[in-house]
Amino acid sequence: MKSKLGFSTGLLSAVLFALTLMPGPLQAKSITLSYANFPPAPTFPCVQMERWKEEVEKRTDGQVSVQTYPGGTLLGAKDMMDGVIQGQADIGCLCMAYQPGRFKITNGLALPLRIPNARVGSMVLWDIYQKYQPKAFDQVKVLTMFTTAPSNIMSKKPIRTLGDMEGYDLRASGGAAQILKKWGANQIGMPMSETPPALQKGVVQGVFSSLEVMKDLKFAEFCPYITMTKTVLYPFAVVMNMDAWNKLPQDVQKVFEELGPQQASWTGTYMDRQVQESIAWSKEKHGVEVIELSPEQDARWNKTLVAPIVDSWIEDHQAKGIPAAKVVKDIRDFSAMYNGEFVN
Ligand code: 3IO
Repeated sequence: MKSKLGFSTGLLSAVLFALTLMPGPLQAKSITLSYANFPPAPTFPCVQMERWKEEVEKRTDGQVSVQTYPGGTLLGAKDMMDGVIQGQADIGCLCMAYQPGRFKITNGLALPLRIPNARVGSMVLWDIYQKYQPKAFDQVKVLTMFTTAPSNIMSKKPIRTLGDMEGYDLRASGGAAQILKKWGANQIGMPMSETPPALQKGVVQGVFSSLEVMKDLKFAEFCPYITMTKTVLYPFAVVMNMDAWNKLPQDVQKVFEELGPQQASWTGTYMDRQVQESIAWSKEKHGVEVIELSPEQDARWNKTLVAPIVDSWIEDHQAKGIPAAKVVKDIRDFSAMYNGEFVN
């Protein structure tokens, strides 16, 4: 085929192809990575994703650009890990609670161990991952990990006693779900991304998770009550497709690796701040009532009733060859260090 100028298009493509092989300023060395996320853009997993994108683009001098896909537009909550392994997205953010049997060691962070906040939880999770290098993540490159702040109950009716929770339809997933059952609630599991319509339609009467969603997902419009249980975290991971990782230039890999613990700390700090802001906003804009447990209630809800969950987690996982007692001890010790505690 001949173009108007008399070149054959074959020759033209050959010249263009040769140009792309030339080193130097002629070639714009740019790498574009897709990053999938399951919940809506205003939520913390997506806020941290945008923060990471900006930092990566800055630190690589624009060599890498990140295309973000919030709201499950590229991969959904439960498809995240397999979708990234298969390369449907280069990077994905997942909540370990949605496939609790899959992420055994790191789901130790979802035991009722009273980790005080998201920053401490995130740093401990990162260290546990680094120390134990769980097989669950063998097929991907882990870019960062973080946790939510401790979970509390957001509900349509006030929960002041365990009796108030008896048979009540509350939503939680993973480790948090086990705790709701111990408290006698009718636990209903679904990812956070499916929770807003469930709450709106009355499929669930409340949610057990971190409180920033009162503002970020407007749960305060449906839940006039918060019960401060301060109980359990949800662990998250950001994972990258292994081939996509291996294709990155070494200097870019270095940037991603140095960002791992920094991103964990950033996200935990952001989460803790956002929870405080959300509580204040919920009270002011929606007149939400915050119910505190008495010291006696706190001991019963957070120690007596949930201690067996830790014991049976250790027993189950030891039986599978996982050093679960050591993992739990490490989580406690690491948490005390990041929280600035003295030995007790
Ligand atoms: C969470 C998940 C997505 C968006 C915001 C969120 N806040 C707390 C969580 C934890 C979680 O995964 C869940 O299902 O409660």
